[in-house]
Amino acid sequence: MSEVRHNWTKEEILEIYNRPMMDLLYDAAKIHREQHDPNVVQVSTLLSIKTGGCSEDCGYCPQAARYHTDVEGNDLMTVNQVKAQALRAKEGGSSRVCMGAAWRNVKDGPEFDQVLDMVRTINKLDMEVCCTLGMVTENQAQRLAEAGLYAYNHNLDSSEEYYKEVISTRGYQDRLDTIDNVRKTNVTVCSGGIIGMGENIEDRAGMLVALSTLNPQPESTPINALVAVEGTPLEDQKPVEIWDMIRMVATTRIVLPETQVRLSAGRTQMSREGQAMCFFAGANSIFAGDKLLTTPNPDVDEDMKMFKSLGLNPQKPFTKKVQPQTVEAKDSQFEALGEKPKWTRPEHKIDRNEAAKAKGKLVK
Ligand code: SAM
Ligand code: DTB
Ligand code: SF4
Repeated sequence: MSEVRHNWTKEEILEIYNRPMMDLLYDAAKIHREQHDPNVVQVSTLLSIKTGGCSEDCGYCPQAARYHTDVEGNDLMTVNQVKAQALRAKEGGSSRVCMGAAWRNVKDGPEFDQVLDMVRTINKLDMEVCCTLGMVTENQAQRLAEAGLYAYNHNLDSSEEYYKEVISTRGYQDRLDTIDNVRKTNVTVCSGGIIGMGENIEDRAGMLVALSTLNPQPESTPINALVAVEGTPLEDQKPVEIWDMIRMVATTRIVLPETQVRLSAGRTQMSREGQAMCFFAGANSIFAGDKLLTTPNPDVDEDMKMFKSLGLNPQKPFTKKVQPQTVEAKDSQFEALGEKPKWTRPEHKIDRNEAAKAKGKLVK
């Protein structure tokens, strides 16, 4: 059985990433089979509960208010809207709902209370609930845990060095601190990143060093291929080559043997054969639903046809960990602290972010 190591070096990871493809596939598939059922793939449905208008400058993100994209902002969804979507996802074979909000960080108040209600509601549908709401304090993570949250998604996105080339409104340490806050609760950690942002292979390895050093390692790791959205600073990036995706998935599988590795953004650019290679190389989760947060994703029916042709079965909820209990708001042990944490704002200059902000929307 492959051991979980927390001391991977960048050099070791680069050696794995650069192995001849057939050796890499074989090595990753072997570990995958030791740790997971290779014919079971988790299906997680994304739901954008609060879209657009975000204060951050993440160079990849169509929801950053300062860039000129086609994304229309929305207020926070109601609990009933979320419940209806979750039920639809469950009927479509999904075992997890991941709710995303275009926030820099969680703020105590009525909107967060509403999100806590959404968590309670979905957990009661016997689905795994995940949230991705930006930075959280330990108290906020505890309140999410109490409501029945199964996972919290907070991506490192790239290496610490390359992160500075993409985002200036927060620092890498803020991300690590949030993951730490989640770890203090019984909520599982979902953390991964994006390839295709112009980073080099050393940066991909650097991100995997950071993820593998976390102890425990994240329970799930999304590998996103950049969706280059018009108006964002990264709009001109070339689509990720399928071989890069396969190498990244396989390397992730080897350094994070127990983690669920998720094919995330970018699947519309991947053929069925390409995705099958990723599943062979150790991916065992997908984001399903016709939309990711704001950009297209393959049709659910197409995904189910792919599962059928590959003999894959959707993973049942709570196969990796028992269902958390939901505590009702009136019985909560934790009160809102109304903290104002000092998440950093490095605000260094990123030329392409400034250019995208200044450009304005091109008239088509
Ligand atoms: N606002 C919260 C945050 O940034 O943590 C949560 C939502 S944010 C949209 C979640 C993740 O989506 C990001 O960390 C990034 O990895 C991914 N993402 C956003 N835009 C993307 C794009 N254009 N292509 C690929 N992944 C993207
Ligand atoms: C993750 O790693 N990828 C998802 C989820 N976590 C929240 C989001 C992908 C977003 C892609 C761009 C969009 O649709 O806005
Ligand atoms: Fe905001 Fe998250 Fe998008 Fe960054 S990735 S701009 S924090 S929604």
